[in-house]
Amino acid sequence: MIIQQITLHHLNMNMKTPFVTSFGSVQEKPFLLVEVMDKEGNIGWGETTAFQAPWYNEETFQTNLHIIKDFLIPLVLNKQINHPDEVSAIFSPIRKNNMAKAGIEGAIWDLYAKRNHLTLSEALGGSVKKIEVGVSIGLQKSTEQLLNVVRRYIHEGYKRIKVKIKPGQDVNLIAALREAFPNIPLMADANSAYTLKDISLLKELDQYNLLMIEQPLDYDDIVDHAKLQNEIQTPICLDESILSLEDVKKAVELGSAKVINIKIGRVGGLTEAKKIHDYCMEKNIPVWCGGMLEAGIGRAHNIALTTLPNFTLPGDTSSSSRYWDEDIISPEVIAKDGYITAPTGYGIGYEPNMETIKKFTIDRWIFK
Ligand code: OSB
Ligand code: MG
Repeated sequence: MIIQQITLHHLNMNMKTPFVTSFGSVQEKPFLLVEVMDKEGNIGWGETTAFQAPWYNEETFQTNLHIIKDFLIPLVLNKQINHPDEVSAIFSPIRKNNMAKAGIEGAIWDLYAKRNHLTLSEALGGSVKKIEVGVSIGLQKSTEQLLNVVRRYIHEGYKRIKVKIKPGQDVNLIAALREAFPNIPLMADANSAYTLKDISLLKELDQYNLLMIEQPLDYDDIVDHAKLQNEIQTPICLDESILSLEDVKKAVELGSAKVINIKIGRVGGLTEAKKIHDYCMEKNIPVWCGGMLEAGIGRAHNIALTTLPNFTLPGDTSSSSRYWDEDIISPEVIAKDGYITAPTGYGIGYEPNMETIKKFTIDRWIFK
C-alpha cells in the first residue's frame, strides 16, 4: 500500500469528572487523531495517547504533534509499505517518542486490515470474541466517595477494580475497600509514588489479597522493583517502566514483575505490543491492556489487541460513557456485565463519527 495523504486532527474533549492520580489530575484532554489514506481512497485511523503535560511519561500532545509532523510523516508518506509490521523499522531512526509512533502505526494497521477485509483483531492474530474488562478509578475526595464509586462499577459488572493509591491514601483505602467488598478482584496502581524506603508499608498490602500492585516505584526503574518483589507477596505489575520488548525481557530476567501492563502508545505501537504479548505468553506471564483515558479510536485499538490469547487479565478499557458524554465513534464502546464484544466490521470496526469529530476539532493539518 502507498499512503497518499495524512490528516492530523487536534481535538479537545472534556472528561465527565477529573481523573486524579498520584502524579496529577486530568480534566480536559487534547487528542491527536491520525487519518491515513491510501491511493485507492481507503482510510485508517489512529489516536495518540500523550497528555497535555509530561506527567505520566516525557511525551506531550505538542511533542507528539511535532514528531509526527516533522519526522514521522516524511518517513511513510508516498512510500511503499507492504505490512504494518514494517513501520517500527521505518521509524527506528527516531529515538523513543513511542506515543507519536504508535499514533501513525495504529492508523496504518487499521488501513491494512480494511484493505484486506479483516477485522483489526484478525489482522493481529486475535480470536477472542468477547473481552473481559475492568475499570480504573482515580483518587477520590474521601474514602466514602471511593466506596460509592467502586460500588457503582461493581454493579455495572466490571470484572476487576483498580484504584489509584499514593502515600497517605494507600493501606487505609485498601483496608476499607476489602472490608466493604471482601471478594472482588482488586488491585492498586501507585504510578511511581513510592521508593524502597516504603517497603514495610508496601508489605502491609500483602494481607489484602490484591491481584497485583502496579508500578509502585520509579517510572523508569526495573532494578528496585526486583528488590521489592523479593520482599512482598503481592505480584508487581509494570506499567511506566515498559517501553519495549527489550525492557520486558530485562524485567523478567531480573524478577521485577509477575504481570505486564501493555499500552500500545507506551511501547510504540501494535507490532511491539504483539511481540511483548507473544514473549510473555511463552514465559507464562499474564498481560493486560492498560488505558490512557482514550476516546473511541484508541479504545477500538485496545479492544482489538485484547483479543490476543495471553490477555488473560481484565484490562482498563471501559465503556465510552465512563469518561465521555459523547464519544467520537459509532457505535460507542459498551461494556456489558464486564465484557466488550469485539466488533465485526473491518479494521477497528467502529465508524469515526465525523460530525462529533468536527465538533471537538480545534485544528487540522493535511499532508500529501
Ligand atoms: O497508570 O494506568 C495508568 C490514566 C492516566 C494515566 C495513567 C494511567 C491511567 C489509568 C486510567 O489508570 C486507565 C483508563 O481508564 O484509561
Ligand atoms: Mg498504571
